[in-house]
Amino acid sequence: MLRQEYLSEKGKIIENRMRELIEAPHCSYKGIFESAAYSLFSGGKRLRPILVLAVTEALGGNPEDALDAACALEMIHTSSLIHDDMPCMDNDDFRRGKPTLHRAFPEWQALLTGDFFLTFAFECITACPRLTAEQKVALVQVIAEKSGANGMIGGQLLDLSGGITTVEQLEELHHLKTGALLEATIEAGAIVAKASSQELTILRSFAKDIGLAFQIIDDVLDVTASDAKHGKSSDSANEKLTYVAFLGVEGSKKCAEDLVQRALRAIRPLGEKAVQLTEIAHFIVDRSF
Ligand code: GRG
Repeated sequence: MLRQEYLSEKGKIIENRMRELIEAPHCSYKGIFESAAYSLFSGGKRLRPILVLAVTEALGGNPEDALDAACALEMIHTSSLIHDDMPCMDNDDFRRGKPTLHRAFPEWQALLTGDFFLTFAFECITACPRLTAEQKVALVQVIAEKSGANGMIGGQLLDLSGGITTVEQLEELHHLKTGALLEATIEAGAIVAKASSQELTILRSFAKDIGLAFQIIDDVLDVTASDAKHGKSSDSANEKLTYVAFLGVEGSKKCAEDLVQRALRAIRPLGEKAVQLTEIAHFIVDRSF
C-alpha cells in the first residue's frame, strides 16, 4: 500500500477507536469530554500510534491487538502537548493552526484535560481485552518509564531549565523530550507482537535514530514551514536553541537523513514485512508538516 494511503487508513482506524474509548458508557469523565475531544481530534499526524501498528505488523503480529496501546500513546502525546503549551511552560497561543486548549477553554480545564489523558491512557491499556496480563504490565512499565523523569518529563525539565550550549547537550535533550516516547511506541508494538530479544535490539536501535531525526526535522520545519502548515508558534520566537542554530538548515536535514539511513540499515533483517516501517522512516525526513 502506498505511504499516504497507509498513513490515512491507519489514522482513521486510530481516530475511530479513540472516539469509542472516550465516549464509552463506562467512561465517567463526561465533564471533560468537550475539551478532550477538542485536543484529541484537531489534526495530529498520529505518528506514534501508527508506528505501534506498523511495528506489530512488521513482526507478524495482529495490529488489532495493538490498537488500544496505540491510542494510549497518542493520548500521552496529547497530554504532553497540552501541558507544554500552557502559560507556565511554552505559553503558546496556537497548536495545529487552532487556539491552544488553554486559550479555547479555561486554563484549569486544560490542565485537567492533560491530566485526564495521562491517566486514561493507562486505563485503556489495562482494560484492553486483547492483551495478556504480562503484556499489560510490560506496556505500562515501558510507557511510564519513557514518559517519566528519565524520558519526556526529564527532557522537558532540561529544556525549561535552560543552559544548553553544545550540540551534544541538545541531542540529549531531544533524545529525552521527543525520542523517548517514540522509543516507547516501538517497544509497545514489540510487546504486542511478542518480539524476540534479537528483534527488540534491532528495533531499539531503529527507534533511537528515527526519534532524533524526527526532532531535528521538527527544528527545521520551525524555521522553514509556513505557520499555516506547521500550525504552532516557533521555537525561535521562544528563543530556544535548536539543531538549526548549530548545523544550519541543510546541515540539519543531512544529519536527519543520515540517521534515517542508519535506522533503515538496522531493520533490514526484518525483511519485506517492515515495508511500512521503512515508509514511515522516510516520511519522518520528507514531511512538510
Ligand atoms: C504528560 C508525561 C507528560 C509529560 C509532560 C510538557 C511535557 C511534560 C513534555 C513536553 C514534550 C513535548 C511537547 C515534546 C515535543 C515533541 C514534539 C516534536 C511534538 C510534535 O509532534 P508531532 O509533530 O505532533 O507528531 P502532531 O501535531 O502531529 O501530533
